[in-house]
Amino acid sequence: MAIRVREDGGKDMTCSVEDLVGQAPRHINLEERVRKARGRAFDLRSWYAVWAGEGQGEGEGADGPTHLIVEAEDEFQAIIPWHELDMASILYEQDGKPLQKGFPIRLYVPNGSSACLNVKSVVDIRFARDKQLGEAATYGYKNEVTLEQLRYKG
Ligand SMILES: Nc1nc2c(c(=O)[nH]1)N[C@H]1C(S)=C(S)[C@@H](COP(=O)(O)O)O[C@H]1N2
Ligand SMILES: [Mo]
Repeated sequence: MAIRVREDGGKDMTCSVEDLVGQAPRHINLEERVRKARGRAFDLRSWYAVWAGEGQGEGEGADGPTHLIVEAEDEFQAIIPWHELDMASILYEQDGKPLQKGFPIRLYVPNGSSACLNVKSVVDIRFARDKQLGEAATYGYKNEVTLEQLRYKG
């Protein structure tokens, strides 16, 4: 299963789950961050630091990403301000096996504004630099989100 990973003004590539898991420097049992969740996950922002390469840090600087945009196989999408992502994790394995639910990977946002942001079956990850996307997280099926975003921008 190919996962597209890209950054505004930067890289754009296709990765496998194994690539992402191999790059990520911090792995956890998801229940450490999400009550009642289980399985192996990696920390999103420290993985971003490795993926983006030298000088980017974990994206906390003024030139870092403003938002994470994830899109699922079913076109469910979430747009999440970077500051909500300090505990964000990517679940990739349960009971030593690929996910039965949420395959290939699932995003969890423990400090996020809504459990609706825990996007299943993520196939597209974009590190966005666009303040116009706003201060509030949004989610929904892609076309509906786009309408919301347009309304939000006024
Ligand atoms: N791909 C995808 N992920 C999704 C959704 C969806 O419709 N498609 N719904 C979201 C919403 S609105 C909620 S409340 C949670 C539900 O998670 P659950 O299926 O583990 O209960 O998943 C989120 N992730
Ligand atoms: Mo939801």
